[in-house]
Amino acid sequence: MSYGKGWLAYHKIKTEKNDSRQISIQKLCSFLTVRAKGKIIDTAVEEYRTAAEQILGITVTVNERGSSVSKQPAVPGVIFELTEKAPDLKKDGFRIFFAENQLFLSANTESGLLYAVFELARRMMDGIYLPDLDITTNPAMNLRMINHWDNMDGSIERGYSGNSFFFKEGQILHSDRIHAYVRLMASIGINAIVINNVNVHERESYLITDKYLDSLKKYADVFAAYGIQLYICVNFAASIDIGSLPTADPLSGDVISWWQDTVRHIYDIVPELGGFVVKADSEGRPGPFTYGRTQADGANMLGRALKPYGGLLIWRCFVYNCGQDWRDRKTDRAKASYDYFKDLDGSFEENVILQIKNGPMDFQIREPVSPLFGGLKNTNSILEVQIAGEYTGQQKDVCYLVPMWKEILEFETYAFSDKDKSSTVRDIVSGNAFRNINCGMAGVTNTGNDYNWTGNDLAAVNLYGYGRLCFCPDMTAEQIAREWITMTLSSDSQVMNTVTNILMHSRSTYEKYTVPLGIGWMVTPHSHYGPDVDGYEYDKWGTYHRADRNGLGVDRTKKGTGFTAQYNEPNASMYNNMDTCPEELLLFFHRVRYDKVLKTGKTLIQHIYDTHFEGVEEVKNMRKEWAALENKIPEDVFRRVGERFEMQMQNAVEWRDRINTYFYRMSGAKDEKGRKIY
Ligand code: GCW
Repeated sequence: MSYGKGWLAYHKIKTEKNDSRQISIQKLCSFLTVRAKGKIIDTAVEEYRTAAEQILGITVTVNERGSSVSKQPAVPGVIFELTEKAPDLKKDGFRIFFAENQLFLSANTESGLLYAVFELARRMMDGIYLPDLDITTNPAMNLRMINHWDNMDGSIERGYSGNSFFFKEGQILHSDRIHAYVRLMASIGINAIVINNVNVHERESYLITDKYLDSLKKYADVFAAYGIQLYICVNFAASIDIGSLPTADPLSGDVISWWQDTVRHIYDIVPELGGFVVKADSEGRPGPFTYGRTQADGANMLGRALKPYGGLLIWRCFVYNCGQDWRDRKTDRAKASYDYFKDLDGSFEENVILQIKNGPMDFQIREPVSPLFGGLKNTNSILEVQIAGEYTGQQKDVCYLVPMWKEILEFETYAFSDKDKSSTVRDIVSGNAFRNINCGMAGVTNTGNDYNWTGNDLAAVNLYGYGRLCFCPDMTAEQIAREWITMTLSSDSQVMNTVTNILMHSRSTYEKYTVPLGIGWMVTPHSHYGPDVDGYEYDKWGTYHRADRNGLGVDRTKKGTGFTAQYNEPNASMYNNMDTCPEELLLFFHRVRYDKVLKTGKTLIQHIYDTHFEGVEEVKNMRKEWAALENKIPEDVFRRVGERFEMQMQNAVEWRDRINTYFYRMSGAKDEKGRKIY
């Protein structure tokens, strides 16, 4: 199957505007001196060559290579150097600056140099005068991880862009596409990739056996050349399912030795492996609870087995009761993670990291931040977000997620008693708040073997933006969008403005025509695309809206389920009080009457009607704006995205009519504007 180059489809730019400047960019960039050695350096040289050839139309001559090259070349050129004496550089950070007729790319790790090359390529695409560059960039997060939910049969759980490019019919695939993919990931700063689904089924349990280890080693090598570590998800009960033990009790001596032996063998063959990711005691997956053990008992046992090899153990906090009785109003799924993990704070091994979904529920279009951020203070944590928009349009509806992730990162958790000390989610996952090294972000990816990787071409901005955000969370969502548009589509001003505009409004539009004010779900069961208001209302998943003829919403205050108390003050009180609760989260935290007047002066029911009508109008406008780009962007992209807008249109209309009709019938309240409700 063929594939596109995504944001690495460099094209030749016009450099005339630089012609009058002192130094010819073409000449400067033709001459490369490499004062460093290593596998990733070789990659950096190749990537530099590709970028310079394709963007500037030149051939690069590599002057000298090796760690001892120190003489300054007589002609202008580019120098790659590994340096230890740059105090403002952190691990994998880089500097690009111009001095003595040389453009320096300087870093203290090989990966840092590779990132500098990709940064330079972005600047070249921007058409700027390179000698003006003076940038120092350090990655904000140490772990910049991608999670694939790929299964070995080739399917992808919550995948909306074709099948897996890693697996097919139980085999591990080795194709050019893997290399192309790894380039894309390294170019946005990703340094860890988990290739298989957190739901480790029977076949995937064998990934840690000789059946697959040689193949994994090949992946590990391809990844390592781009500074990326390979991770795999393992089955907590592997000692039973593939070993011959009767138990997976993490405190059993036999289980401990089984894992020690298994991990030793894995590292003999794949020494580059980054570690394991585990989903335990969640949605049918086995875990330590079966043996009356804690989540820490389970995680630490595996962590200790990985420790001698420098491996990390990443343990997901997505643990909740998925067999709830809908009649039960006391149990609150939102409370589960905190209840299971908060008291374990400080009891995890140093190489164990907790992976926490951004919200307490599950990747909805609007949720508060998980109270585990700010709840855990002595535990490494990773923020998990979902790039694949399971509940946010599934790469049919356009929904730019970077603005949402930025809100999450900037959320102040008030973890310190000194309330002036900053403890935003960003502070926590970048390791600054509590001085943890093993922190970062994990994004559930939206890729598959579709030609354009992400189904909707516009959905690639979420993948791109995810990586850029982990590296540079200071960038605004709009800057990231513009950069991606330049790299992928065009820097033509009409294209730039139209696409930026579409992307920047897309989340709010999606939210308008789907679920109101943070209540979540109301989706078609299983597929999770399209509306079904009561689809999960009488089900076991703990995801209820509780609508009746008077109102809707879940009372999560102290008088209700008590979830608000999991936050530090002043957040706990802010959410607990209906008047101070941010309105976009009103129905998440409170049960609200339809006639309640909101800050806009509208009643809740009128707000529901209005936003749903508006949402559909906004989709119509986006579709129209897109149609005006014909002949301005590649024809195939224009066509594919156009088709997606048709799907989005249908989806938005269906949501509008189902939601409005449902609440009209429930409440009996007429639409003030007398529009058509069924
Ligand atoms: O959102 C739910 C998804 C499941 C997923 C689970 C998880 C991989 O519907 O498909 O399983 O979350 O995050 O583990």
